[in-house]
Amino acid sequence: MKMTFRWYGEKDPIPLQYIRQIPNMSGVVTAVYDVPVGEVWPTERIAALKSMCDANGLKMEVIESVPVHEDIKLGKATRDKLIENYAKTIRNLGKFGVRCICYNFMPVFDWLRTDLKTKNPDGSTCLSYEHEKLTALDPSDLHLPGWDESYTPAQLDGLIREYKAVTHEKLFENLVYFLNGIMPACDETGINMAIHPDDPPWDMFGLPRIITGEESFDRLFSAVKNRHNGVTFCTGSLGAGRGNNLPKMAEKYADRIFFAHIRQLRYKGKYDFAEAGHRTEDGDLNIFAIVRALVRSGFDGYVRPDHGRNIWGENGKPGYGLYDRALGAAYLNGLFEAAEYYEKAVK
Ligand code: DNO
Repeated sequence: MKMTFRWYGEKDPIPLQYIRQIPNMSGVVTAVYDVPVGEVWPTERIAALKSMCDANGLKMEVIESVPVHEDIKLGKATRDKLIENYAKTIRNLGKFGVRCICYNFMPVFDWLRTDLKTKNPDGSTCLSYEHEKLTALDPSDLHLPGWDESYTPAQLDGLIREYKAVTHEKLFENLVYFLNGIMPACDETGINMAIHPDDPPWDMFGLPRIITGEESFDRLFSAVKNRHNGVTFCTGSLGAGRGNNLPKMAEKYADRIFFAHIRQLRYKGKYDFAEAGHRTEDGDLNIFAIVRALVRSGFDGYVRPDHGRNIWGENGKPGYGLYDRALGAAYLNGLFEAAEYYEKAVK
């Protein structure tokens, strides 16, 4: 596996040099953040980002994310032009050694939580989700992390209304249309597309969510067989779906998993959960069994420690501080090292 770390570009308070100092860190996962969704990422911007990584001995082989324009998800007439732009961005990224693009197909909202600073007994804080609290909110007036704050309430309202006509079936068809449109650019550049599961993996505010577990993965791979069509195996997103058997899925889809986001959570109710430190013993997901299943199945993709807690007084970006993610990387390095040695020894 290739260990990586998410870095939010020049505005990220975490210096690349610190990231480089984490044992076994091969590269960063980053993006050009200020090109409006739907426009082509200019080569100069990609080049500038890559040279910062190079100067710090870090590779830039994974992009998270190249966002997908809502018109593509909605299947509007403008989508062909937008898909063409997306393919141009893929080609531009290919010129700079990018191997994998993480993206999602969630309508309007990306990941959703209800609290960014839930206090743990040891004084650390974490992100958490309470279903009742979330469903009581007005979706056109939300200020939560992980999605485009630039929408006005009226725009949000309009978008949500447009989605009323989009069923799960239709959204899935639109995803397939999008993938078929960009696969030629992936074939040319060798770039793998890794869809991020919906987080959490259920419908939100009446908006359909379609990448939620095993059934949706099966459907996705049978609809688009191209080998560049794959997934980001996000243990926290998939793990919030109580029916998902993650070690089984890790094994079953190992050759379609191009990128793994590994994190832990603790169930608090039927839907509710709080995020936790990465160790298996610290939550309800068997991180050891997931890593073991990935390694046993020959997984050789990119891994990043996902959301950490805020610890040691750091006031980091929620989920994305330095300290707990660095601890997560160290822990995951140990699990992978053990699993890989074991695999070699028994074979
Ligand atoms: C949250 C992230 C997501 C992810 C996107 C991918 O922490 O995992 O925001 O980057 O869904 O497009």
